[in-house]
This record gives sequence, structure tokens and C-alpha cells, in this order.
Amino acid sequence: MVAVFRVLRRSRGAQRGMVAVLLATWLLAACAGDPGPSVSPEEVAGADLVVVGRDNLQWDVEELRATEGEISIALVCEDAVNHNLVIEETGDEVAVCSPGRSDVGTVTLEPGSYTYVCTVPGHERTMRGTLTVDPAS
Ligand SMILES: [Cu+2]
Repeated sequence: MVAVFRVLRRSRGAQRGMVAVLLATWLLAACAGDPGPSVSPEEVAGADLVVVGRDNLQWDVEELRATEGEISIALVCEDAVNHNLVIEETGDEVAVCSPGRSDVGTVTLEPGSYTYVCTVPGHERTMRGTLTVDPAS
């Protein structure tokens, strides 16, 4: 584990910093023996889209764009609240996360405008974003 942090300390750039933060969160969660699913920081970084759910019941980003077909979406529960990510128009629950954990799921969408919401009770009013799906060129 020391070797991992030594490598991270030498890393440069915001993206590597983000991966380091996610990795640290994942290691802490793993060490705590928390139940529930979580995916590695590499899987989060490899998703087509990444959405963070915050304790103030807001998404970190409210406008996303993707290309039609199978779209992978990573959901990160940054703080102390559970969230999920549901495509309102199709009813697909793409991902679910518990505090400090993350999840990656896929959904297949045709071109159009969709709303991604968290349907945890009390969250749906403020946790709403727009996903624009473009046709494949
Ligand atoms: Cu939520």
C-alpha cells in the first residue's frame, strides 16, 4: 500500500489527482469492511459519464452528453447519503451507491433528451439533470 501512495505522490495532473482521491476513498471503505457493492476508481474513470451525488441533494453536474447506444454511467456517493441514478423516461435504474462508494451501470438509449434523477425519497425534486443523447455519426 505504501508503494501505491508513493506512485500517486509522483503523479501529476487533475485527472490523476481525482483518481488518487477515488482510490483513497475506495481503500478506506474497503478497510472499514463496509457492506454493499463498490467498484474500483479505475472502473469509475473508465465509464462514459461520471456523476457525483452530494449530501446537499444535488448532482455535481446537471447536463451530460453521450452518443446513442450503450452508455456506461458511474455514480459516486461522495459523502454520507445514499443515491441512485434513474433515467426518468425509461425507468432504468442505472446505478446505486451507498456513502463513500460507487457503482457503474449501463443503459442503452436512442437519440433524444432524457432526465436523470435520484429516486431516493426526498431527493427527486433537486437531483435532476439532463442527458442529451446524440445520434452516432
Ligand atoms: Cu439521492
